[in-house]
Amino acid sequence: MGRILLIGGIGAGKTSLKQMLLNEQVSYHKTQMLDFSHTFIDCPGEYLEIPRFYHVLIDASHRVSEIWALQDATKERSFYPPKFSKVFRKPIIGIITKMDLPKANIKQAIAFLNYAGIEEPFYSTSIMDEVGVAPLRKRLEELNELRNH
Ligand SMILES: Nc1nc2c(ncn2[C@@H]2O[C@H](COP(=O)(O)OP(=O)(O)O)[C@@H](O)[C@H]2O)c(=O)[nH]1
Ligand SMILES: [Mg+2]
Repeated sequence: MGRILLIGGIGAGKTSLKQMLLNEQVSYHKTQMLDFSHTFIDCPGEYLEIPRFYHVLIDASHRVSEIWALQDATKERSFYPPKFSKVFRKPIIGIITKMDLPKANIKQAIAFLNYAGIEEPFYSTSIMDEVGVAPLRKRLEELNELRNH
């Protein structure tokens, strides 16, 4: 299947991260543009922030091979309920976003992801910085290879 579900609060950076990853891929593999547009399921942040929408995330998770859970490093609160990761039957990767901002608090973000039951290692990213995004780009390539076989 090789698809990824992006979850995270409103403004966590889901769409930005997706666009960054897709644009880069588009420039290297133009013919796969359509495939890549099917690489992610990107959800509105409300689906995480409002518990009555949790079922939408759970349904969407059945269509992917893994979930990327984003935590904004500049946020002083988290929308993940305790052990939220346990409601999914798919691997969950924790991603900390906005590391470039002075307000970023990585310890706090790690604590929020731990609280959500997501296992380390976590990926610290910034759309301003290609370095942090490189491991995710690699992960994406691996998933695409799996899908093409
Ligand atoms: N400085 C900084 N801003 C970011 C980063 N990622 C996202 N943003 C900004 O955060 C805002 C919300 O991002 P968006 O991707 O729309 O969040 P979404 O609601 O999770 O899809 C936008 O203004 C982005 O430009 C980042 O790594 N660093
Ligand atoms: Mg978005």
